[in-house]
Amino acid sequence: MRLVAHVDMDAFFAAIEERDRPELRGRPIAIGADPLEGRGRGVVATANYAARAYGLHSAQPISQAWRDAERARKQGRPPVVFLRPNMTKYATVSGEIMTLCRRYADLVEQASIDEAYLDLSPSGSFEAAEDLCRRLKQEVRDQERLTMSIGLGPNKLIAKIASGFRKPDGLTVVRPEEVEAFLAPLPIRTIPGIGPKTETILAQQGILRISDLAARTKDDLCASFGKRGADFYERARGRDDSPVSSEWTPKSISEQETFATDTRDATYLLDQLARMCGHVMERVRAEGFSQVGTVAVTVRFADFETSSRAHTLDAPTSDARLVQAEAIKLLLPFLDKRRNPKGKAIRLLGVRVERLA
Ligand code: TTP
Ligand code: MG
Repeated sequence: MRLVAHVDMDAFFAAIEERDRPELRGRPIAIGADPLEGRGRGVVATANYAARAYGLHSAQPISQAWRDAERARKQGRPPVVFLRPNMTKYATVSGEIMTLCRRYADLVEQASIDEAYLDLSPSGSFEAAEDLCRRLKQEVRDQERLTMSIGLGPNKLIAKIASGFRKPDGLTVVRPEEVEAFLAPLPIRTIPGIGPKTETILAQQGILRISDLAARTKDDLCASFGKRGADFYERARGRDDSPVSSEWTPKSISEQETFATDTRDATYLLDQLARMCGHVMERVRAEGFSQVGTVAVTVRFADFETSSRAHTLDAPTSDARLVQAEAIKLLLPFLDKRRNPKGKAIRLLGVRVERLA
């Protein structure tokens, strides 16, 4: 029998700040770009649950978050505390959480900074696996003073959906015979891989819940969505045979910055790039990795046109200077005619490293 757990920390960055700064406890918090009293650019990385009640959320423009926060403040509700992220600290905590997870399973696949899949099949039963999940949650609470939510199911797909089912501090167990009833009422967006665009198309066909999706034939779905249709057909039934794999980490580490004003200043951009490469490599080490295989740079121009260039190194490296040199090579074409023939100013710069080992 396969037993897979998916763990996901609750309001991760915000929970760490709340833990470390007692004066913030219980207050609404948003971590992200500087709101600059509503004139700020960039986005919210995360908001704690108190701030989510005001409408704040991950990836929301910081200016909009500020307006939501102001509206709440004017209604006499507690004001939102806006904080800049401390990525090195979050990376260190992430590394510690992953170490705790590895005490409960031989096979752990880290899926993001605060998420992992654990293969608990060797425990032999749902009861034994559930007990391990409870102990892991307790250990995270004792050692880190943070809460995590866990989903336990017969595969990665069900585990992932279950971990998001009851948050924060949830533990949701879905046995094979419960899969169909568990999925049926959930909105189709709950299925990983169904984003806002696909959701709209499916909604136009009257498909709103997973039960609606499961009622369609495979041919029907393939006619509308091609190869992805066959995938949807399987997922609507809760089927997923992808393995929990620790050899390969799908994770990447990135940093990006929206500048206060759009810029063409090459010296400034190269300085910012160097600073971001330094931070990213610091986080690579803090999370317990030593080498990176791929470097990527993203540029967003003033008109919001966004492009990325990536390069996979001949051999993985732990040398931060080499990563920086690669990033510079990737950026330069955006500063001249090669990738920027109209000489547009740059709004945002990002660096990402992948193939972490
Ligand atoms: P999530 O697990 O998606 O969110 P969360 O842990 O803050 O909240 P939840 O309780 O719903 O799990 O992401 C983990 C961290 O990754 C989050 O704390 C901040 C960061 N993050 C971003 O920086 N940008 C994003 O768009 C998202 C979704 C997350
Ligand atoms: Mg989380």
